[in-house]
Parts: sequence; structure tokens; C-alpha cells
Amino acid sequence: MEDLGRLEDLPQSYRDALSALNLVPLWPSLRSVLPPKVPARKTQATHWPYASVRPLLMQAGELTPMEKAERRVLVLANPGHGLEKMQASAAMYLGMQLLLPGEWAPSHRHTPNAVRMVVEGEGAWTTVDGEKCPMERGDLILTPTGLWHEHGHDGDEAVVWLDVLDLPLVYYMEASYVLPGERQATQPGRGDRAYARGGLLPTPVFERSSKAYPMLRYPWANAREALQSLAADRPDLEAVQITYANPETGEDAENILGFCALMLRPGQTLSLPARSVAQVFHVIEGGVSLAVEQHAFELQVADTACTPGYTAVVLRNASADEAAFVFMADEAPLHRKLGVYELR
Ligand code: GTQ
Repeated sequence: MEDLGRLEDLPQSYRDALSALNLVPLWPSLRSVLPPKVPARKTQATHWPYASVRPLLMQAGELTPMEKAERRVLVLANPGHGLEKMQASAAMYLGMQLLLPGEWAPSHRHTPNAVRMVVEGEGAWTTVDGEKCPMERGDLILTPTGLWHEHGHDGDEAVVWLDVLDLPLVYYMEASYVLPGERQATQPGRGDRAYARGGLLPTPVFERSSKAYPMLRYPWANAREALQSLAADRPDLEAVQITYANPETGEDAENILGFCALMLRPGQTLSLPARSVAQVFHVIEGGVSLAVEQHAFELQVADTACTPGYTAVVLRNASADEAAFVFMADEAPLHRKLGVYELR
């Protein structure tokens, strides 16, 4: 690599003259913003074991009432970005949210897109754009950009879910803000029922337009069945994976982050190729070992991990007789739209 001039090579008087005019010479910094062949990544492979997170989240339930929190969340922050940045990767934010029986997280809407993956507990619901979505373990619930959403709880045990937002990206764009709202009136219509069968679409005859986000809740029972059917139909298939899609357009469920579920057959080892995107792995069922760079994480049920982009990942289900199920989030829709998506 050629030897570029350093800042110290320039006379101080020249450097001062540049600074006074808000000017910066590129060449001393060129290689840090355009490193050869592989980007610099702050995102570090990180594992958040649920067994360690859970007691601290329950403690937050005792320490901080909902009125003082709006959303009671412990953020899964990547140390490579600095914990105070509250980022899992360049574009992804992860949080574990706790709602106790009888609590209500008030209605608001914001520019970042969010999804929730339900981790434990029964009886909670999220109302999105007037649609009341029950929250059961493994369900994926969308709260896309600009849609009103609030969380409530009619059950009798703590409910926890994983929030995945594109907050770091939208904040970086200086486009992140929230509007507070009123308790929503619930409207009839459930996207998870209307679109419960793949390939069979509700066909409006008298309505003018359909919703931009027609399906807001993806029940785990359906996703699990889809994975098992796919595995049974295609014994040769290496990666038994489904993508959470908008059933009207076939596009990704949201605009910026992508969401998938993966089934690892008993004893299966799956090598995922290096791609440009950072990824999040969250175990819904079973146990999975995840090898990335020099790390080896043993993921138990409800554990979450993230990996940087441009890095291959090896997943293994060590169980001889039980399948493992993993929820994945990544930055692929963003990278594809921007034209920077790569498979190495
Ligand atoms: O539940 O609406 O983890 O607005 C961060 C911001 C959750 C939510 C988060 C939010 C929410």
C-alpha cells in the first residue's frame, strides 16, 4: 500500500489556517474511511445470555414503575460501539422489554421501524394502527415507521420481548423522533388471519387501496409449521429458512431491517457465508452453538447474539433428536436498497 502523507507532515500554520476555515486535508484520513478490501467495523460479535439478562430485567420491574419508563427496556448494547450509543450494529438496536400484569405502555408513533419477538409470558398484546395483536412466545409483531403502537397486559405473569429497531440508522440520519398519542380504539381486522395461508391472498373488489403493512403479527405456530413443512418437503435443503415478508408485495416485511427464521435439523451444522450485513441471532427453541471469528458462543433458549458484517458464521445444533429454531434479523433490505449488499 502506498505511503500517504500524515497530518504531522504539514506545517502547523497551514493546519491552523485550514481549521480556521473548517477545512480538512483528506489524505491523512483517506485509509481510515476507505480501508483496503474489507470495511472497518465497530460491531463486535457479542452474546447476551438470557439467564443473565432476565434477573436484571425483573429487578428493573421493581426499581422503575412504568410511569417513569414509558418503555421498560434493557438495551443489548454492543461494546464495540460504546455502550452509551445503544447500538447492536451500525443500523440495529436491540432491547429486552418487560411488561408486568396490568401495566400499559402508552401509545406513541415514531420514525424508526420496530419489531418485537416475544420471549416469555402470556396475556400481553400490542395494538398497532388499531389492530390488537396478541403476543405469544415466538410471535413476531411489526410496528413499522409512523404507525401508532401501545402495549398492554391482561395476564398474570411477567411478559418479556425482544425489540429490534433501526433506531441507530434513523438517529444517524437525524430523522428520529416520537409523537405521543391517545389510547387507540381497536378496529376489526386481523392481518394474521387474513393472510394465514401462503399464496392465497385476500382480493379486494370494492375497496380502493390496501394497507402498506397488511400483516402486523406473524404467529410463531405458523412460522414453525412452515419451517417443518419445508424441511420435510426438501430433505436435501441445506438452509431451512423462511423470510418474514409483506404478503401483498412479497417484499421484506419492513423497509430497513430483514427478519428470518431458521430451523437447524438435529445434529446439523450450517455454515453461513460472509455477507456485508451485520446479523442478530435469537434462539426460539433448542440450543445452538455459534462460531464467528475467534468466538464460540453456546446459545440457549432466549439467548441473543450479534455478528458483524463481512464475517462468516457457523451454527450448530448439537442435539441428536430435537430441531433448533432461530430468529434472525439483519441489515439486508437496507444494503440491497443502497446497492452495497455483498455475498463474499
Ligand atoms: O416499544 O415502542 O425498545 O419506542 C425502544 C423504543 C421499544 C416501543 C424500544 C420504543 C419501543
